[in-house]
Amino acid sequence: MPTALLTGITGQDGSYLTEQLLEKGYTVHGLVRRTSNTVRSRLDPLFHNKDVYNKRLFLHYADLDDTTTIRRVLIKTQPDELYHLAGQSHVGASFEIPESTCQFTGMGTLKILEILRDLEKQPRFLHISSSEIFGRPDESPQNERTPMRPVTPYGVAKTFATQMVQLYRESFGLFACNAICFNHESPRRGESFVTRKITKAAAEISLGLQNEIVLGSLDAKRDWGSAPEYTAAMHLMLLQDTPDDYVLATGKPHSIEDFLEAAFQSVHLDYRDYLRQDPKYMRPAEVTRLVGDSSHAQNQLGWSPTTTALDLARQMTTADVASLKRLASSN
Ligand code: NDP
Ligand code: GDR
Repeated sequence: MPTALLTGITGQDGSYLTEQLLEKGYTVHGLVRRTSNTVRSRLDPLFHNKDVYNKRLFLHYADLDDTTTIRRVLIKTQPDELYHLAGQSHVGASFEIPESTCQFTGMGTLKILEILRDLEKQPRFLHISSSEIFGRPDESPQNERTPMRPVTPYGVAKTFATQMVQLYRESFGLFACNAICFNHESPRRGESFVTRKITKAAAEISLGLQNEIVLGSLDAKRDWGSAPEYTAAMHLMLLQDTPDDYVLATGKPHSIEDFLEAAFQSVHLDYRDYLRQDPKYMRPAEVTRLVGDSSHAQNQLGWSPTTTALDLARQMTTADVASLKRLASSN
């Protein structure tokens, strides 16, 4: 059966992709970085599955600048597919830590491409790019041919990585793809991203655990889709005859207020009674409206997004209410 190696396996996308690949019979290896906290909650159900952990799912330590270690793991595991998902994923934080964002997201990707170039058996390679590469686009919706004009350190780092993937594909013949992903969410979304911050607050307020939600700018519109639907498309990209770049998006922009309204309504609350805005969460530059055209992925991969932003708001709030209730009953 085929073997896959993932960077970023502990993240939202890494956890869904791992489950999907294991279900298809893959052996999955994941790179994790050494931290003082060894809790990897998104992978917990897999760790507790005795037929899977250390049988078909294996973890290896490597930070994204551990080039020698990454090369060693690649040689040892001989993957057929390499999914590069790791990176500093918070756009707002990239203004505070631009150097490490560029080091890991930009240079980290180049270092992996350089390792692949020298390997005898080269795995098919997928890099997660981002709608942040478009920054303030001239055209809407954005597709694979829309010029990259990033306006955040995160977007600049992803642009560098995206263009390097294209360069290694064209100049060195690597089977290398960019999944140009618009925002995708799930109950496993990190708690500092706006969607999860909203659904967790709606759940907490509905259970009387807090009485306000504090956000930054509400001006932006985003094209929010479902994380497991997007990771399924990433796998399809590596099954094609030729490597290419694909936009993954729903094509439907929503405002942060739309998302707030749907999340709070699902627990019978009006967000206006609880919202406070704080400049601390506002960014030096804001990407105000992103909406993607995923027709290339739909035509070539036979993929289509089905979950809407408002479905996500309701599903994520319900999941947060359930998890808070579980926590309360276990204490
Ligand atoms: P998460 O923040 O949930 O996960 C990020 C992953 O990268 C974690 O496994 C994290 O490890 C790992 N990581 C971060 N820095 C390093 C490092 N220096 N060395 C090794 N591992 C590192 O992000 P998502 O799952 O949501 O996103 C996955 C990727 O997709 C990211 O690159 C993100 O930028 C990109 N992306 C995400 C989109 C989205 O809407 N979710 C849209 C477009 C692109 P740890 O658990 O130790 O922190
Ligand atoms: P984004 O997602 O920057 O699009 O990056 P995020 O959820 O962080 O922000 C979306 C919009 O909400 C506004 N906002 C807030 N954002 C956060 N995080 N916290 C707040 O309190 C808040 N208040 C308002 C933001 O300013 C922004 O306009 C995500 C990440 O997953 C990236 O890794 C990925 O590449 C892009 O999506 C596509």
